[in-house]
Amino acid sequence: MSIRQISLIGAPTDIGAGARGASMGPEALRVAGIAATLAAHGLEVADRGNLAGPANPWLPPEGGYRHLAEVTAWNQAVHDAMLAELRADRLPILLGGDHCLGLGSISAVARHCRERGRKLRVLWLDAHADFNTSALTPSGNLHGMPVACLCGHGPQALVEMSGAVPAIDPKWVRQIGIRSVDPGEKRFVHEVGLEVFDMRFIDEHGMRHAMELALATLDANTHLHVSFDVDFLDPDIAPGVGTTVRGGPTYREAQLCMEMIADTGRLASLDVMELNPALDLRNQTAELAVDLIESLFGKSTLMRA
Ligand SMILES: [Mn+2]
Repeated sequence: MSIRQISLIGAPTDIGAGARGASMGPEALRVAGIAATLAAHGLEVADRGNLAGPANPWLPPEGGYRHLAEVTAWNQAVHDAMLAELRADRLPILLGGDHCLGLGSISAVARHCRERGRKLRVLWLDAHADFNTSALTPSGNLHGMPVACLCGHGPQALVEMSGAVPAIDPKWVRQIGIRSVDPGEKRFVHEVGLEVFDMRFIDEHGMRHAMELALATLDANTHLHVSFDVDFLDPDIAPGVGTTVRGGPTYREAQLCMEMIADTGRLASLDVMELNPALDLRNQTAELAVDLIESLFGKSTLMRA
């Protein structure tokens, strides 16, 4: 019963990032053929174009946050656009844009699940936990804080966006591929009990076991949201991101991760974030992201029963 109607929503901004360029991510994914690739799988794809929002003023933090007003405006636009597609029973794909927009996206998903009486599972594929707060991070870049905000820790305008505080319970989240967490952030992740399958776990137990655990206990009433930060991938294969961290999943591990998500048939919304064409080589990271998204929607090497 997986959803066959897809809506692409571009969010061309780097308002929450520490490097410029993720604002060009949506167009790079289009150039890499995301719409045609999904259509070739029999999906009906509507490209809604790009959202609009404030320019990036590139200022230092104020009260612990960089660009909070602009970040709020962009996230509200993302929230409203995602919610409209969800209410129309379509599967929205957010083309980022930096990962601060995961806040608006998942706030909409959480609101939708509340309205429909559905359970929510969030898979956060990332090199980073994105669980910082203004007290814990010196940079003030909001792309390091969306998961904390969703769990009720952050500036009021962001924390309240879903219409309930907190928007989600940390128990609904599974983080995969994590390998860079600030010391204070590490303590906070433990304190709230976030379930993290970090690279050490994947090295020791394999991607297969990590995904089996991350996808356990999904049922027919569960909405599965995937928030895919492209820096999840090893920088050797995915150089086009602002915050590369060595030692990420290989091509095959990433494919297996996506294929196992596809096998659940529960995927109902997706973010593709932090792609930075200014740092990419001939669009190879965008092409890789599209290749992996194809697997997420059911491409497999051989026919399987
Ligand atoms: Mn991230």
